[in-house]
Amino acid sequence: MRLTVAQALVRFLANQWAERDGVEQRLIAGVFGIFGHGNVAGVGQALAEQGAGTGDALPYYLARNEQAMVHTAVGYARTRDRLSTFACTTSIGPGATNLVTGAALATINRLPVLLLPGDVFATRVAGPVLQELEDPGSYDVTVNDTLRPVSRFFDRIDRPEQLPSALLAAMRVLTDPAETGAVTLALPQDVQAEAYDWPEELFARRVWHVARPVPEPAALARALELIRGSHRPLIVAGGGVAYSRACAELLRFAENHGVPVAETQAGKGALPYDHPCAVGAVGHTGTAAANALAREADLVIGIGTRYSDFTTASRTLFGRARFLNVNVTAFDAAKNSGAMLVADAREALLALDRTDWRADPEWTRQAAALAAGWQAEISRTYAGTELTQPVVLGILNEIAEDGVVVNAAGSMPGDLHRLWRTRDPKGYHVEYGYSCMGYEIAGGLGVKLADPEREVFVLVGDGSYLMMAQEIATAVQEGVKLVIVLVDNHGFASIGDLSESVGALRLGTAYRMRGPEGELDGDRLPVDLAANAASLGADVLRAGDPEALRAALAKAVASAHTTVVYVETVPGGGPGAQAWWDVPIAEVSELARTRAAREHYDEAKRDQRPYL
Ligand SMILES: Cc1ncc(C[n+]2csc(CCOP(=O)(O)OP(=O)(O)O)c2C)c(N)n1
Ligand SMILES: [Mg+2]
Repeated sequence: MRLTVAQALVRFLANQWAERDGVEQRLIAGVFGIFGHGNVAGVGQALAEQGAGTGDALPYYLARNEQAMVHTAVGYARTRDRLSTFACTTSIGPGATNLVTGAALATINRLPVLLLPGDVFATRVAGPVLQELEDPGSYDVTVNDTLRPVSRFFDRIDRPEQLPSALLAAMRVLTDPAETGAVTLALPQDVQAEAYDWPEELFARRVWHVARPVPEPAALARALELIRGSHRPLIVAGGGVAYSRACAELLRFAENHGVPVAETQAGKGALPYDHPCAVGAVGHTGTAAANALAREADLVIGIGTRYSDFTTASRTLFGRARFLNVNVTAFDAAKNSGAMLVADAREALLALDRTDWRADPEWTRQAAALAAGWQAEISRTYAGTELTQPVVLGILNEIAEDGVVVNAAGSMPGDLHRLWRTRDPKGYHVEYGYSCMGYEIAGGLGVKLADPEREVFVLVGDGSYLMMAQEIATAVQEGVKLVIVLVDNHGFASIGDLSESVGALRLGTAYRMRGPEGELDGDRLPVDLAANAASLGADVLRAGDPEALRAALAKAVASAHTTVVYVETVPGGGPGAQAWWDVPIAEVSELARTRAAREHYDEAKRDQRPYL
């Protein structure tokens, strides 16, 4: 079949399917793209010729920023448990390098996305082309090489013959739960338009079976031995529980053996918040309940977690515990010198359940009492009467019952992790692997595309909003309804507080005019973010007190149109961090506050363990 490289690529992608547990779905749900000279005549022409948006063709979506396209693909893939994602096509140069942040986010969160950046001429006959880097030491280096370290698979298609094997490798990595992340196929602009005679089999319908690896018997025996020797076990549930759809199995295991379950950001909602075994968030942004148990536990059973510093409180949290790590990836299972159970979370939990061991009943009872205490703390916090951020979250938590909350950076992820009452893991979508400002609206769009029946509530701080609000226009274009709660505290509340605690004097963390002394301490900026949102095509409601916020949210839910609820918050209102986070402080300073902060730091450092 004689087609261009780009036409062959599009035809191939439209015929790829993912299957797990007998259910098939399209692996590549569609293509997001921004066209320039590096892809318009290649991938752009191919998408247009197949009639994107009609029949079996791959739907095409126009976004406003290439980084945002990747966020949307990530939001979609996470909601679909990694079984389906989008491809992202870009021009060469800046269009391609705009992908880098999104690619890093996808790979760190172990979420599949297919990136198709244009690249400079393979023949080099017209070079240097517009936007070409020109490395004097090597003509085969291009800006797309910045995507290599953030991609799980990277290939550059310099000749048509290379395409079939690259495509197969790309699909394998996207659908392998242990390897998945960003996959990049760089497409030189001349090669995209080049014709070739392809074998028909390349375009046959292909089903990629997503594996559920079972535990190796010897590793399972070692794991069971550890478990049977434990009196005070604690499960740390990560995103892997959700991706494996292992929540029911986790719940049964916890109940059968009396094991408390703590949650990372990606694992939040693994158990319903009010289940007697649920002790909530763990780590720096964790609950007092989960953290108290973490300090006393003799065995930590990590399931589908990568043990970020937020989870381990920078390796200070888990007192003397041993680790047993259930993970589909050996790389993660090996962390903290843990016993490794390399397997799918659901399969592992089913296998581990076959023992009549139970945790010390006093430990199970203590966990339930601590969790109840934290629920009372949440109720007290939510009952505040001023519009603090936690009160905003409390009101939203009530209204968003069956919806999804989306967030990524700033002070909200911590408050959400500690406070949000989550009923299922898909109801809580906080991107905290990369904690990327700007993920919120673009990612929320992906969540809604993946689950159109569910109300999607995007929480976005003013800092994040200013970095990347433009995908509101894309949501409006697609008729995809989002409820966006824009929380304005006039700057970086999170980094402001952090700055103060590390002796950096809040420099550069408030949005202020340059003042008479030359510092950024003048008046508040005359910037109207609500008006900005309206200009992008959203309906906008402003809420100045708790009652108005309730009413605005109810109106936004009832509306069929993307609505931004704008709310200015006052500082304070919630319980702070219940565990440490390692952010190094200046060892010498003329500032007394910095020196005092360093003293606390040195003290905290003493609890840090190598987990050997
Ligand atoms: C792209 C990016 N740049 C910088 C940071 C570091 N950072 C983390 S939170 C934050 C401030 C966020 O401000 P805002 O969205 O207003 O949230 P707030 O802290 O006020 O709650 C910054 C700069 C980041 N996470 N992502
Ligand atoms: Mg802010």
